[in-house]
Amino acid sequence: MSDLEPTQGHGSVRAQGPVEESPAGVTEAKDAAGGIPAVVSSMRHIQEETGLARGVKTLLRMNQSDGFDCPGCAWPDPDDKRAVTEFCENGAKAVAEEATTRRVTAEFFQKWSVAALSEQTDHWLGKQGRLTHPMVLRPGSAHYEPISWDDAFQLIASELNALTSPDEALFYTSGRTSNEAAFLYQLFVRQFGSNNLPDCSNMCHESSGAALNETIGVGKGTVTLEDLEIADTIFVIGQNPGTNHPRMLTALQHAVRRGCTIVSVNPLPEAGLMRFQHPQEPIGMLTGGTPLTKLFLQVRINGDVALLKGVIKEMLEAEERRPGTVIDHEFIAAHTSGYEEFAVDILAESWDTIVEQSGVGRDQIREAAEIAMRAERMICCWAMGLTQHKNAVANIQEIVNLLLLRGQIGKPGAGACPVRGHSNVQGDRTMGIWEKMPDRFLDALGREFDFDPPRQHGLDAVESIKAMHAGKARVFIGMGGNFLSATPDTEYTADALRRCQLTVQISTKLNRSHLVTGQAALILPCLGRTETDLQAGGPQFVTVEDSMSVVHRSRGTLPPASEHLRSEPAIVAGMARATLGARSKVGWDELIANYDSIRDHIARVIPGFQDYNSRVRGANGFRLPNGARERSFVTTTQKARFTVHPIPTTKLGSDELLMMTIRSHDQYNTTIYGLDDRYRGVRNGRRVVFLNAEDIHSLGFQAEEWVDLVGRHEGVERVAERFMIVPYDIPRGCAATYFPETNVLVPITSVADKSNTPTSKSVIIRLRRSIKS
Ligand SMILES: Nc1nc2c(c(=O)[nH]1)N[C@H]1C(S)=C(S)[C@@H](COP(=O)(O)OP(=O)(O)OC[C@H]3O[C@@H](n4cnc5c(=O)[nH]c(N)nc54)[C@H](O)[C@@H]3O)O[C@H]1N2
Ligand SMILES: Nc1nc2c(c(=O)[nH]1)N[C@H]1C(S)=C(S)[C@@H](COP(=O)(O)OP(=O)(O)OC[C@H]3O[C@@H](n4cnc5c(=O)[nH]c(N)nc54)[C@H](O)[C@@H]3O)O[C@H]1N2
Ligand SMILES: [Mo]
Repeated sequence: MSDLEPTQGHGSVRAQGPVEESPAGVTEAKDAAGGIPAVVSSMRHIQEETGLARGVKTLLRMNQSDGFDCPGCAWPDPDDKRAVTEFCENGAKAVAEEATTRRVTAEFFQKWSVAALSEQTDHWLGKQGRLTHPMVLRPGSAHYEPISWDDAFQLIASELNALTSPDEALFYTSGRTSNEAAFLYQLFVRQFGSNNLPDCSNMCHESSGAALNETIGVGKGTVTLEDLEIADTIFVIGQNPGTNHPRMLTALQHAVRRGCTIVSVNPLPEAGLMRFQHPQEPIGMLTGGTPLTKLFLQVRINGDVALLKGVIKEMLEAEERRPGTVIDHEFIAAHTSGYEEFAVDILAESWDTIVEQSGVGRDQIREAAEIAMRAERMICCWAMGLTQHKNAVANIQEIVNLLLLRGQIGKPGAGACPVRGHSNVQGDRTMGIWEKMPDRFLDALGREFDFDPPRQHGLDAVESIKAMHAGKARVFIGMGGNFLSATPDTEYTADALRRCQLTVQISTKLNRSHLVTGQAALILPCLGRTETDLQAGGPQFVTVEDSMSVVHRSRGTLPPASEHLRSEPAIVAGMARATLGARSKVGWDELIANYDSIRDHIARVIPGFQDYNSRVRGANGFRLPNGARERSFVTTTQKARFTVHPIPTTKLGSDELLMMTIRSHDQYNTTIYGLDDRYRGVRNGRRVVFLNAEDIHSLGFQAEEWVDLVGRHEGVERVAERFMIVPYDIPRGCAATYFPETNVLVPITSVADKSNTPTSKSVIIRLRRSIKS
C-alpha cells in the first residue's frame, strides 16, 4: 500500500490510522441536545479516565475565578454568576482527556516501535495516557528513547543554528497555549530571526480575521456576553454549538425565553440548535427541552453568499417600497463607505441564481429578511461552516454587509460574533503568534527587548507544508497540536514532515505527529491546564483570552502527570537559552521564575494590557478594547466598509458531490474521545458518509453500503477508503464526513482567497464501490 512506504529508517510508518472493519451502528438522529444522556456521557468519560472522585473534584475547579480555564472551547464565562457546575458534557470530556491517570512512559516506547504505533488508530493513541518523559527518535532508529531536557534543548539549538537561514525553521502553535507561553515563544522566534509562526488559526478563523479587519478594522468579534443577553435576534450560521460550544446553548436558551428570535443557517438540522435540554434543569428534561431555532434555513454547502445576498435584496426591495423604514441611513452616511456600489450590485442579482445557489426557497429567504428588518438588536454568530471555503472571506463580509444595513455594529445587543475554537487561540494571536504581525507590534517588541525583529512576513500553515515539501524548511517545532492530522492533504503533509532534519512536538498526549517525523524527532512533554505549575518563585497561574476578548487567569491544581514535565513557558525558555546564548539579552530564567515578569513585558508591548498583573487578578479579569464596538473603524476608508462579492458557483459533474468535513460529538479536533456521534445517530464508527437518500438512490448505491471517496483536483486523484453510507437530512448534492479521516482528500492547493485557509468544507468527491465490501 502506498501509505506504508518505508521512510528515514524509522520503519513503515502510516500517516493515516488503519481502517476500522466493523460497520458503524446507525439509529435516528436527535433534534435535542443535552439532557440526561449528556450527563451520563460525561460521567462515563470521567470514570474511565480519571476515576470519579478525582474527576469531579477537578471539574468543580473549572471556569471558577480562581480555577483553571476549560481546555474545551473559547466560549466566555458569565461574570459573577458562575454556577458551581459551569461545565458541559464536552468540557468534561476535555478535562478527562487531560486529567487521565494513564501514562505513556519511557518503557512504553521501548515496547512499541514508531511503526507499530502507527498501525494503531488515533483513538487508541490518545487513550494511552499522558506523556511523561522527554523522548528522542534518532536517525535510523525504530524506537523513541529517553533524553534529558538539556540534551533535548542542545539538539534543537544545534539543528537551528546549523540552518543557512532562520527562515528554514517553522514554529507552529495550537490554540491551548497560554498568553505567557505564546508571548515568550514569539519573542524567541523573532530573536532567532524569523516570522515563521504558523498556527491552528490559519486553518480555523483566519478567514474571519481577514474579513473583519478589511471591513471593520479589527480582526475579532465585536460582541460580549452581555450583548447576547439583550439581543432580540441572533443568527447562528455554519456552527454546531450543541457539540462544539455547548455552553453557548445556555445563552441561547436564556435568549429564547425572553423572546429573542433565533435563525439558524446550516446544511444539517444540528441537535441542540433545534432543541436544548439543559443538563442542570430536570423540568426541561422531562418536557423535551426548549425549542431554540425559530427559522431553520437548510442552505446548500457554500450557499451562504447567495442566501445572505437574497436576505439583503429582500431588505433593499422593501426599503424601495417603504423608504426610510428598513435601512439605517443615518448610520450608513456617518459610519460606512461603499453603500451605493453595494446596493446596485445586490439589486441587480437575479432571484433565480440566489435560490438555485443557496438551495433555500424564496419564501424562507423573505421570512429571514422580515426577521432581520424587525430586529433592533441583532447578532450574527458563525464558525467553521463559513471559514473553510474558497470564498470564506466573502461569506463573512456578507454578514458584515447585513449587519451594517441597520447599524447593527457598535451598539448594545448587536454585532459580529465569530465563535472561536481553541480556548486561547484568540489570545495567542494577541500575543503575536502570527506570521504577519503589523509593524507597530514589531516596533514595540524591538524597543522593549532591544533588538531588531525581522520584518519580512513568515509562512502560514499551508505555506509551511509546501516549504518543507520543497526542502526549503528543515526544522519543525510544534507548540501543541497535531500538525500532521489537522492540516490538509495528509499524505502530502506526511512527505513534507519526513523531509525535515528535525521535528519537535511539545505535547500533553500522544498523536500521529509524533510518529510521522523528520530524520530525528523529539517529544517534549508539558504540563496541562489542570496541573499546578511550580517555578522558582512559587506556584504560577497563566492567562487566556476568550472569544469575547476577556482576559482572565487560569490556575491548575492537580499534581503534574509526571515529575519530568515542564511548563510551556519553561520549555520555550530552555530552547531560547540554548539556541540564542549570548545573542539574546533576555533574562529567560528570571522570566520563568515568576510569570508576573512576563506579564510586565506584555503590558508594555501590547495595547490594552496596562496594569496587566493587577487587573487580571480581579475576579473576572478584564476586557480588551475593541474599536469597532465604539464605531471607530480603522479601515482604508476610516469607515466600516460595504463590500461586493459575486455569488460563487461550484460546478459539479453528475456523479460528484460537495463534501464538508465536520466534527462528531465525540472528538476534540484530532483527539478522538470515542466512536459515537450520539446526536447524529451514529454508534461505534467514524468512517461514515452522510448523504441525501435521493442522491444515494440516483447514484446507484444503497444505505449502509461501503464506498471509497475519490477526489480529483487539478488532475491529481486522492482516495479515502471504506466509508459506510448513512442516509441523512442533508441537501441534495452535499456530503458530510468526519475530520481528520478525510483530510487526505483536502487538496493542499485548494485554499480560501485572502486567508489561505484550506477548503475543508468544500471538497469535491465521487463515490466508488469499495472493493473489499
Ligand atoms: N467538543 C468539541 N468542541 C470543540 C471542538 C471539537 O472538535 N470538539 N473544536 C474546537 C475548534 S478548534 C473549533 S474551530 C470549533 C468548531 O466548531 P464548529 O464550526 O461548530 O465545528 P464543525 O464541526 O466544523 O461544524 C461546522 C458546522 O457548519 C456547518 N456547515 C458546513 N458547511 C457549511 C456551509 O457551507 N454553510 C453553512 N451555513 N454551514 C455549514 C456544519 O453542518 C456544522 O454544523 O469548535 C471548538 N470546540
Ligand atoms: N478537514 C478539516 N481539517 C481541519 C478542520 C476541519 O474542520 N476540517 N478544522 C481545523 C481547525 S478549526 C483547527 S483549530 C485545527 C486544529 O489543529 P491542532 O490544534 O493542531 O490540533 P488538535 O487536535 O487540537 O491538537 C491536539 C493535540 O494537542 C496537544 N495538546 C493538548 N493540550 C495541550 C496543551 O495544553 N499544551 C500542549 N503543548 N499541547 C497540548 C495534544 O498532544 C493533542 O494530541 O484543525 C483544522 N483542521
Ligand atoms: Mo479551530
